[in-house]
Amino acid sequence: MKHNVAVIGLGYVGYPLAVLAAKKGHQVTAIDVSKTKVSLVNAGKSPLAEEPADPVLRTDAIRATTDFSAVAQADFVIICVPTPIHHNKQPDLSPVKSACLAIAEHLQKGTTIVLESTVNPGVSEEVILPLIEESSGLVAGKDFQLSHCPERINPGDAKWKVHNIPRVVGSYTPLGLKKTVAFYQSIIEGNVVPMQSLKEAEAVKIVENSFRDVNIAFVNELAMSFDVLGINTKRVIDAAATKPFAFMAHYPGCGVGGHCIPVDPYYLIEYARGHGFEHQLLVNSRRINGGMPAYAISRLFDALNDVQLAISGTNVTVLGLSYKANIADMRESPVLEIIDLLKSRNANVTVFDPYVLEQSNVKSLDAALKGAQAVILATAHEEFLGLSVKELQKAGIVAFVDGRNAFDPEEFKNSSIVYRGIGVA
Ligand code: SAJ
Repeated sequence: MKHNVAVIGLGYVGYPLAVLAAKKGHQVTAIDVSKTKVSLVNAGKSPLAEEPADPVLRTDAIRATTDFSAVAQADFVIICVPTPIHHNKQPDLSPVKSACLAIAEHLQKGTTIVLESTVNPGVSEEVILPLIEESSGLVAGKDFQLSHCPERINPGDAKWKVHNIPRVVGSYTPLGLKKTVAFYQSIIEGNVVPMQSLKEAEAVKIVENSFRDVNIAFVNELAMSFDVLGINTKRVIDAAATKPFAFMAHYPGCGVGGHCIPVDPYYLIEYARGHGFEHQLLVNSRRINGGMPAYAISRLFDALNDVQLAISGTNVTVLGLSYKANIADMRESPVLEIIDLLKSRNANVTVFDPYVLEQSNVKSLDAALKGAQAVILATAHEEFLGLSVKELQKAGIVAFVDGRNAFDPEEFKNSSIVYRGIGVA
């Protein structure tokens, strides 16, 4: 059945969803506050650097606007706006709240509102529902439905895309659940799993990402321990992963970035804390992962010690700015803290990321290595993995900190370069 669908937010979640819904036969209006994004979409162009334009943009199945009045004609209104955290790690729901207020102004009876943005359990019923009821004068469950279908986009993933990732759906009423599951089944090839409540659906996403943060903290703690014990963490994890059940490999690194993993646990930590429960494991995992940029600096300090150099006054090149390989996204990137720590220790810092040239202070890998005495590999971009020990030696590098254990320490053994990984050599 063809529906009128309003997608709020043309970011890495909303844009692929809007395109998919249009390709699956729905009439889509994408609403965004950015006039630039709106005009790009209406000109048949992608609003995102990392996502291609889709031919459907050139059909009348989708249009973009900054005007929320399109909500009045929508059967489904899907909210795909950011849910960041404040500097004090408290959840920042302001983008969601302003989207809800704008929706409420035009909301009509019979509409189903779906929140895809990641939130902690309780936000839909305790924040969004009263906000929309108060500003629209309509009654949830009677005049409009409210559902939650947490986004699961994995930036840079070629295999799992919005059309084939399984989804979970929770709703305020059984009718809302039925309508929302049917809508997602009309656009998603993957399984659509109905949950018993909004809170359950909200909890699923937070649990997925907290699970990942805890597992990364586990291997990061192992790495710091194994550096002392002289054990190669990467080889141990790879070997443990040969067990075909009950083990899931994660790898140590110089930090945990992105808009999901380092953020989402705080939503649950704060909500539970507000109800008298302290998530010790989540809090400790965040502390361990948050300490990895400083650990990478300690590895540099250790390596420079071996060549009688101090960090102060040394030319240090940081390779990478993005929070993960082969994408251009610096949100919550641990590299930003690595750079701050180097500068606070008076190192002469050069930064190069081929995906983030505007924030790099040189524009090529050759220029980044020229005159460098030490290198910190902070993001394992493809372009960096081709670097040879010979090239590094020729450039005059004497210390190499492999923040993503992307290189083989054996290759540095017979060189003049002191190598330090994270839990590796
Ligand atoms: N990281 C490690 N060690 C690991 C894995 C990741 O240090 O073993 C670091 C990365 O370098 C990065 C951060 O953690 O700085 C996050 O990496 P990520 O691979 O989890 O990438 P994200 O943030 O794009 O996470 C997304 C999430 N997807 C959604 O929230 C919908 C997450 O749930 C996925 O598990 C993840 O992609 C994925 O599997 O790649």
